[in-house]
Amino acid sequence: RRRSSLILAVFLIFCVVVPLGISSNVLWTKLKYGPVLPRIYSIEVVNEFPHDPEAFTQGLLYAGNDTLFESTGMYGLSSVRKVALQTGKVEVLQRMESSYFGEGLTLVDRRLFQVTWLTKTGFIYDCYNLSKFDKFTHQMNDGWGLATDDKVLFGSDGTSTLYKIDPQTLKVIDKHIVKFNGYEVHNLNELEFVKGEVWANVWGTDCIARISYGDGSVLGWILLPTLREELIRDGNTGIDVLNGIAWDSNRNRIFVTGKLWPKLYEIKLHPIK
Ligand code: DDQ
Ligand code: CA
Repeated sequence: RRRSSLILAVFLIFCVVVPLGISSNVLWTKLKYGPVLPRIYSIEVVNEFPHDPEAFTQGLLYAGNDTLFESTGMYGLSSVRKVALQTGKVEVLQRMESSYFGEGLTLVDRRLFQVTWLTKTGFIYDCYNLSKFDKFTHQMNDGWGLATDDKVLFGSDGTSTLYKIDPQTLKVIDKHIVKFNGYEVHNLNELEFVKGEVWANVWGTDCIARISYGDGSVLGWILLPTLREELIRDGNTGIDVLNGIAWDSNRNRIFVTGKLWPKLYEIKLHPIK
């Protein structure tokens, strides 16, 4: 009898007390520190603006005063442009040589940095008249996205690597593999620095990853399939993928558009419970 109650005690400890203790511990940690998993956000469109349907948008940023800067791709159609938010009107246009395919764009002080597809070449323009300041070679595998926190440049090259680049030397100063729950996220494209995070369009998807640039972990996903679906339903069958995020840090407005999209949207995020 003694032996069987010992066996029962051991059974109870390992099969009931320990699992209960572990699960309540996990529960307590969750209650104390919040959910461990990345958050998922749906979007609400709060404003729609016209967007040049011939702009193969590859870089987008907000520069204050209802003004956007945009970089467009395609050989022979690539450009850098200053665009009025409200009307979508192109106010200043700088065409690129037809051997270049425009990609990511970002603004530090008055200098616009742009990278190009499949060449390691980047350009620097004066943001007032878009005259070309300079040409540079970057150290990423390719030129896809660019953004800035006003100190360093963030860059993407279509892989899962997020780069930090020195805007003075144009050299890579740090890099991280972007991971979601331990899985690499490839095809990082257009970038934006938003409230201390780096946001990235994932090429070929209707998703934006919210990335912690400290370690490359994905903090959350923004799901935007409704934008492209609605445009197609409205007869815009020739549009390409979602691409282009811009952030107005003063008024906390988020803008998104896509390649050959006739519209640019101001959106708000809603966490999906
Ligand atoms: N990228 O934006 C994903 C970096 C590049 C998109 C390229 C789209 C294909 C355009 C067709 C090129 C014709 C030579
Ligand atoms: Ca951007």
